[in-house]
Amino acid sequence: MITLYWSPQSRAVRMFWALEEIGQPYELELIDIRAEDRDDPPDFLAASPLRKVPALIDGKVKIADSAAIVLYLADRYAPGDLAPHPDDPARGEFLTWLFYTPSVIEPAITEKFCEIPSNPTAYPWGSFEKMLAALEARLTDREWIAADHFTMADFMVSGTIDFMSNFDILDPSAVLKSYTERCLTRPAAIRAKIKEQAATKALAN
Ligand SMILES: N[C@@H](CCC(=O)N[C@@H](CS)C(=O)NCC(=O)O)C(=O)O
Repeated sequence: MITLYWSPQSRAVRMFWALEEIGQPYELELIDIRAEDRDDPPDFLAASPLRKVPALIDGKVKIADSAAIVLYLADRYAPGDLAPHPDDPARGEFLTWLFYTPSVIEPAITEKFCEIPSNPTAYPWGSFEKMLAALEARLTDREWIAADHFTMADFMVSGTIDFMSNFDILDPSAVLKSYTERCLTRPAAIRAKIKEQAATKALAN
């Protein structure tokens, strides 16, 4: 059984969607990242070196960080579908855009959010504006970011655009808006939202 270590209102809630996409049963274990004295379970500590959620345990596999987790889930449970096979030419673009989120989008958000003066050639993520321009250029006239169907790269990118929009970091263009809607209205995303809301509500009771 897969165990997802999660916390409400965190990046971990996206994992409900990833898990619904692969269609495997999973259980939830709450990590109270906002507690003053955290008493994290040993299995979580073994999986997540920075004590950040999401993290996941699947049998003997321990894994942390959203992009790493979804690559693992797709390769293991939906190869050739949610992740192109290694010998598929689309694999290169898939990996490029899968890791665009942790390598480029997330640091660029930090630049914007913390008002760090941009320095596109010095910073490995370019700049917030360059990150956005490359994303828009890629998604113009394309349904999906990396292949001819939805992959975990779309999961990562659309989930992050949605996250940026919810925190008013980004006012998405028409291109980004329709792409994100296309992803977020998938049946797995809708099922995940319902389960996430129920899990969050259960904590309040
Ligand atoms: N790169 C990681 C970032 C994970 C992350 O920042 N998690 C935050 C919640 S959104 C966290 O666990 N913070 C608690 C802490 O740092 O102790 C991913 O995308 O999975």
